[in-house]
Amino acid sequence: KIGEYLSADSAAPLYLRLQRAIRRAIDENVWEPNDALPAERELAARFALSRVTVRKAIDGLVDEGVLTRRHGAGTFVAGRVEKSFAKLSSFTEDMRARGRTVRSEWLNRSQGTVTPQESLMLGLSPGSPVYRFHRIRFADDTPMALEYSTIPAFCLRSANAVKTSLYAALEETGCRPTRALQRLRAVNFTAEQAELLGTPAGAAGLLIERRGFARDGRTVEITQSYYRGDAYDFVAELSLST
Ligand code: 16G
Repeated sequence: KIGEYLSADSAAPLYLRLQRAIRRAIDENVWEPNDALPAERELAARFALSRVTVRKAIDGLVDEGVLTRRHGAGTFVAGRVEKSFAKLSSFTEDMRARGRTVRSEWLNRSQGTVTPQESLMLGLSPGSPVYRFHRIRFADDTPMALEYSTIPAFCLRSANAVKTSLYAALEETGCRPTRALQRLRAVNFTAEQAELLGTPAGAAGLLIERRGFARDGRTVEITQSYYRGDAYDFVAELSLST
């Protein structure tokens, strides 16, 4: 099939043709979510392409989130992630439950003082110390979300206490949220956000603002999560209130 798609499209550079052929195979369900792709050398041999061309095509599709690489296992057709809108889980837990490897790239990890707006949201007096964590969150090699968290200083020993998981660090100090309020809004990524996420500028995203409360009622988290609109389905179970 891929061979057919490749030859149906002959004017563009080879790596673009291969990308289009792979996209078409996915759109037409020749390849389905979570299917493994043949190894790069096999694709190269089968379609008489160079390894460099195959790699360039696949790298591009991984950046776009169409394909995903899992360490030691190969390249797969990415499925959309179904995430509960009503569960108080962390990004790390969500991804690990799906067998994905979690990684973050830090944009900012620092200590500062609350802005007036944050002080209201966190219930802290003006000038209170907070930590700020700005990260790009990856599942395997695919950037999935941008997250901007503000955490009261009493919840962490230092900014470096947060390694991969913020919630794991908050767990240690009794600050892991046990209740949260969430607001969901549609956004178009700014050029800068799109670049960080490897999506086209203006691509659709989901902004989820979470305010988390610890068991004792204190506000312990404000996070703005920008999730990729092309990668997530949010689901919740509803029941008729009587
Ligand atoms: C999730 C939360 C975010 C939380 C983060 C902690 C949503 C919409 N947002 O992304 O509020 O800060 O998980 O993840 O679910 P971590 O423990 O992996 O750092």
